[in-house]
Amino acid sequence: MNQGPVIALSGGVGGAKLALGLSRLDLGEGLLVVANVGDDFEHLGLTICPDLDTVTYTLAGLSDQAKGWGRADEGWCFMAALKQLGGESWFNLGDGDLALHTLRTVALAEGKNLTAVTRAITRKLGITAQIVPMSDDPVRTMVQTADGPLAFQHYFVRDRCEPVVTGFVFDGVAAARPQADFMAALSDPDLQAIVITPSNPFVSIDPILELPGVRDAMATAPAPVVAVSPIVAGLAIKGPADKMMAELGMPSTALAVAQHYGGLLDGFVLDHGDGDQADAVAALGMRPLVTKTVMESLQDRVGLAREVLALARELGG
Ligand code: FO1
Repeated sequence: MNQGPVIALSGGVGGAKLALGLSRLDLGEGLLVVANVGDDFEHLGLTICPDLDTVTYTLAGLSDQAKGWGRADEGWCFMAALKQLGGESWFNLGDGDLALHTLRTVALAEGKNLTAVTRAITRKLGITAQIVPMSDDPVRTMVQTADGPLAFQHYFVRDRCEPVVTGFVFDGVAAARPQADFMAALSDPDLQAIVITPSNPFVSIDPILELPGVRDAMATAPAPVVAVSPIVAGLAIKGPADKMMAELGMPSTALAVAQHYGGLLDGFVLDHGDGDQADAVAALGMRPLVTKTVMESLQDRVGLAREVLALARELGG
């Protein structure tokens, strides 16, 4: 298999599943997972980076697959004591997870950037793939609602995605520089594929695409861009993507996701349940691939990853 690098843009749990599948395809360090940082926030004096952590825990085999975030086999002594002492307890921090947030916060305070901190953690956890933040500059997703703007974690966790969304603002994105290895890989002549994983298009992928220069670099990259639909038969596998689409006045369909990414895509992967939308996707000028996109097992994750790269090779050949 062409050993050129593969770039995967990822947010939370859906993206991490496909990133895990890709990491099993013997790409070695050639796999570059670019994680959204728009979900990041300061909480109890800690810098919390949920999408970086979900991908890191998933590739390290430490993730709590039921919750879709944090570590498996967690202890909750910290949370119990926090509640007893009257601290903010709407955001759950497991005892093991707390170690990561603490070490990252200390390292950042010492002047290390998020790329360096993430590299140290992923190497310590034995992860071969490269995991990088989309930027080392601060970008924070603000969810616009009928009652005013909400910080992402307030919307997602504290308010349980209940507010009706009217739009999103990525504070800081215009001044943020895309992460250096990410931009370098986008112009690597051996680049095999740019994979948009089945993460939330609005709050996980768009923050990455809105970074200055990223869309242009993807459009001129020497490799095809292939996205996997996060919507199957009108529903998001996990998370609020379908609810957001309805509130934004879009049909919550795979086709609507393909339209949202538009001309950026060379290929689009839909689930068998949405095969009837393949012709409309093709009419957008991208190659549809209809297959099983719901990833329950590790085999599903690896199989989908293999199909995505095969489609990219076909498109790039
Ligand atoms: N999601 C929740 O729904 N409830 C939580 O208490 C929660 C805590 C949490 C702690 C660390 C972390 O890395 C992620 C956490 N998440 C929690 C998920 C987080 O809100 C992410 O932003 C989502 O996974 C969306 O990307």
